[in-house]
Amino acid sequence: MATLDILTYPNPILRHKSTAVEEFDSDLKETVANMLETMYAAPGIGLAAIQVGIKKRIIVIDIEYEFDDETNEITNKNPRVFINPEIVSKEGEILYQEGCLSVPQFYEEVKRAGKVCVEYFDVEGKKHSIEAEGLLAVALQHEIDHLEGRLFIERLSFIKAKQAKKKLKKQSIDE
Ligand code: QAP
Ligand code: CO
Repeated sequence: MATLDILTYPNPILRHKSTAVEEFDSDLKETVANMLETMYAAPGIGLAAIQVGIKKRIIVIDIEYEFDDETNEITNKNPRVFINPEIVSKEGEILYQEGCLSVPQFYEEVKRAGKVCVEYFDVEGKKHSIEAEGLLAVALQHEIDHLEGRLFIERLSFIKAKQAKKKLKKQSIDE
C-alpha cells in the first residue's frame, strides 16, 4: 500500500471526466487500498480517484472514523467504496459547509439534495444500491461531482464563487 499525491486546484486534471471501471481485478483493489490509505493519512472523509490523478469512476468515503489522541491511531474505521456510482434519485435539500482535499484551507456552504439513492458496484463487481441522507448524501454528491470534473466551488452562489476564486488565486500566489 502507498499514499498517493493529491492534486490541488487549479490543476486542470481535476476537470477531466472519469471513465467507467470495466475490470474488477487486482489492480482495482490496489488502487482502492491506496486511495483509502491516502484519505486516512490526509485526513479526509472522501476521495475520488481523479484527485490522485486516476481517471476512473472510483470513490472512497469514511464519515465515521475517529482519531485516538492517546494511541495516535485511527479507530472505528468504516471504509465505503463506490465503483461506477450513479445517482438514481434525489429529494429534499441540505445546506452543508464543505471542504475538499483538492481545495485546501477553503470551506463554504453548498446546497445539495438531502437524500439520494445511489447504485454502484463493489470491488468484486457486485451491484448494490444505497439510500443516503445527511453527511453521507453530501459526501456521495461531492465525490460523484469529481467524477464529472466538477469541484464544489462551482456549486457556490455566483457572488461566493467569485470571492472563492479571488481567495484561492491569492493563496496560490502567496505560497
Ligand atoms: C468531501 O472532503 C466532503 O481544506 C471530502 O485543509 C466535504 O475530506 C464530504 C480537508 C464535505 C462531505 C462533506 C479539507 C482536509 C478534507 C481541507 C474532505 C484541508 C484538510 C476534506
Ligand atoms: Co473533493
